[in-house]
Amino acid sequence: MSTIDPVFTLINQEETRQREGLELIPSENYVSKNVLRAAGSVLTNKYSEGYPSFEGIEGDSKSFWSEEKIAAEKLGNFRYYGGQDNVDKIERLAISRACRLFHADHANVQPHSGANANEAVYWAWCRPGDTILAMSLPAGGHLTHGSPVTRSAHIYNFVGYGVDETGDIDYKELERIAITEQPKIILVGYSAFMKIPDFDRVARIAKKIPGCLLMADMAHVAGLIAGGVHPNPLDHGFHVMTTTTHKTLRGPRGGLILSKGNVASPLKKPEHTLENIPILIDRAVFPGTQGGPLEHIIAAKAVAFGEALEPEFKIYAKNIVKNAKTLATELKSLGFTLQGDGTENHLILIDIKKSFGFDGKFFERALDRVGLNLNANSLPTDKGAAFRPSGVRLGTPAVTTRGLGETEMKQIAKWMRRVADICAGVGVEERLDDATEELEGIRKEVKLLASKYPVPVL
Ligand code: DSN
Repeated sequence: MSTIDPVFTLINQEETRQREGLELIPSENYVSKNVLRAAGSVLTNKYSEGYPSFEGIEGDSKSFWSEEKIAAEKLGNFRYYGGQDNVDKIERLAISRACRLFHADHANVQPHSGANANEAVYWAWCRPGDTILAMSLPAGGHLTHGSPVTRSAHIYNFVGYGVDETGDIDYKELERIAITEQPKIILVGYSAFMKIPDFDRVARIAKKIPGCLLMADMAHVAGLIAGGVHPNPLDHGFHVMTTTTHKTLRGPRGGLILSKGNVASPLKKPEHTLENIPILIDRAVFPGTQGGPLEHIIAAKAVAFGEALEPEFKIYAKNIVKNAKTLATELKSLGFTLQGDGTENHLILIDIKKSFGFDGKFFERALDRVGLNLNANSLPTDKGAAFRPSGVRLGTPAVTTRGLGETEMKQIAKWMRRVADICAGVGVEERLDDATEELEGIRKEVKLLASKYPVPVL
């Protein structure tokens, strides 16, 4: 008698969850069939520690080297295993497409995640004890930007800047701390921030600090940058940009590092200069912080970058922002208090405590029951435990991929208000079962709408 491995039963259940619900977590998305195909390919069988070489390239920028040539030509490599012909070409395509997409001189496509990408950049430019200036976690920064629970925070001296009363970066504070602390890196980039950073202003501040690397962690907005609806820090004097590839960029789960500067073999240790940051980064990723690259994921990244280079991706990026603005306006009109009073990108942060008196986790769990998924999130003013924050964070990249538009954004806001009223009515999470019938009614409405906008691969 054959039995089905429960792993596959659970994958089937996850497919149903994704199909029947609406994904509002701003860092999630739905990949295309081709991205999924590459990620699930036989490339997972291959070891390829090291890098493909670009030697033999003509012209001064790899980014314009033709894809046909990359796919056809046999070049050298700096690998530690044989059998590299195909993975070398695939990785070169990923690098070349990433450079074109983000106007970079160099791309390292090997980081397994955004956290790994950030750690590699720190290691490329800093040594233990060096100072890094980044936005603090409660203000909207990311764990890997210096939270005391991370390894990096034990190696480097992180100092934090915050936001002002409008929810924007406190640029004056940033400048004051930068001048006092003389950081080796100034880091701009956030996981709960709804404004567009003034990259030029930060670049002017960094110019006052000798040897300061300007780094942008654009994980949340990389797809908006690729789609031309958000400024690109590399066009505004930044040396390095890190990102994940699975958020607005709509690729497989993974990381990416883009940089400006000299590109050369990573085998020879270069001089420690800002111009050599691409080579220093290659050495910091492998062998500095990672082993064998995930070539199946690199192939899926290449596919996703190719998709993001298509004209339709620009429309997609524009629609993400349009949907987010509509959703924010509707939420406000229904009594929700928004951090920053709205949004300029794909992300909305609601002060749910101020709006209705209960915390973000309670609201997240109640919304889970109706098939609307978002996440509880700390606010800059939060002092309590991170597990019971005052806010929730939501966004529109995934629902925009499914084709939902402004009418549906207004409907989502209305469902959220109905669920907020249910939460206020029952008072505590433990009593949500008292409202099962009402919640089930909303869940059916969500499921009906979701059925009209299929998930791309389901
Ligand atoms: N966990 C990601 C997010 O949700 O923003 C950041 O890495």
